Amino acid sequence: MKIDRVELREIQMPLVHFFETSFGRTTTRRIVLVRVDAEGLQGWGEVTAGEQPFYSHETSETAWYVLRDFLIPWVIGKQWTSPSQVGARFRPIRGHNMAKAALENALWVIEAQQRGIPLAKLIGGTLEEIPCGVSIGIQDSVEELLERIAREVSAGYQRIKVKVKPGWDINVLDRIRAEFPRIALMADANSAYTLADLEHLKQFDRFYLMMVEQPLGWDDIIDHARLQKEISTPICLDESIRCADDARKAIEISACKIINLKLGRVGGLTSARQVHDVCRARNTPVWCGGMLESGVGRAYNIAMSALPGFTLPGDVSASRRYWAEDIIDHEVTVTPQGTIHVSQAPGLGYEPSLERIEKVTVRKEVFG
Ligand code: OSB
Ligand code: MG
Repeated sequence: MKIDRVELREIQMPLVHFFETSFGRTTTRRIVLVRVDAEGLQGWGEVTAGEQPFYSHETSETAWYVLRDFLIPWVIGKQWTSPSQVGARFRPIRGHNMAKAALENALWVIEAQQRGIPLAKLIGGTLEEIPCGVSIGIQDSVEELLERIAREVSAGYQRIKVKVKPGWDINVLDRIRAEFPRIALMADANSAYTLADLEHLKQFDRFYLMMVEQPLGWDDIIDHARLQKEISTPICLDESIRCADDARKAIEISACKIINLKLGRVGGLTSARQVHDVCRARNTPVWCGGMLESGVGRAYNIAMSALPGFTLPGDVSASRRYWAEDIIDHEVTVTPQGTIHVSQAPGLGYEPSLERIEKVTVRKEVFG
């Protein structure tokens, strides 16, 4: 396929409710969208980077720069045999996976449209309905957190993830378990601890959590392997896994028992499938993580979650938990059983609304 034109847009949208992790609070998202035109078809992609370099080194701003000065000039006006070939062209750039993913993923959608099949099917997805969980941030009070958990449980979500950090962990988990002794529960620390907190982290075992996500360093697997020997709660890695080799090494040294797979963090659908395959071959469950995506990124998450190795509920939930008005038609909804139906329409499965995207665009640049 020949890439004729690429458009970069930055959109700004306030979250319905702030989202707080151990590294900070987000109230408004700045999201970079990529639109690719090739052979009369269009594909949209989303950069899942945050506003600040706290979750990873990438930000909306660095992604804009890397796309504008490198990735787009490298691929525009040229003929490509597959989205994976474009992904391979990006290899000389170290890191910047979220910028790469947005562009490569848009090409996968164009290919799915060309073949007249759903994206989920094109990448090898088999599930028609995916199990969903929610990620609930740190709140102003424990009471507020308990209320939010009650609301999501009654909406049908199959597991609850809460964010933890020193000072908002054991005390909070104690209160949650007192009120919800039976829910499927997990905690995500976003690297808020070190091995010096070992005795403290051992206390997490009392709460029979499904897993604890990324308790230690964002780029570590060695200390996680040490920790996994000392605690019975399964460790799930998020930040540390950026490609299939990272997953293989982490599993080999028993640094984790589960992997949170994020499309942007691993650099797009080609790499995501490789991570998935590595985990599946080693009987390591994966689930789809979230990055407070707009409907565009969310639609990709749903398609990826149709792969057969996605055996645990992901952080993929309804549009209305994030946005007063999403930028896709129709917005993502969740069944009372806490599932999302994987769209069987050709392409992405959700139509980006140009009219709504236009309304929230704060910057735009066209190439080609
Ligand atoms: O660590 O999984 C994470 C959001 C932003 C950055 C990192 C993370 C998260 C989430 C939210 O947990 C998941 C979502 O609801 O999109
Ligand atoms: Mg995480």
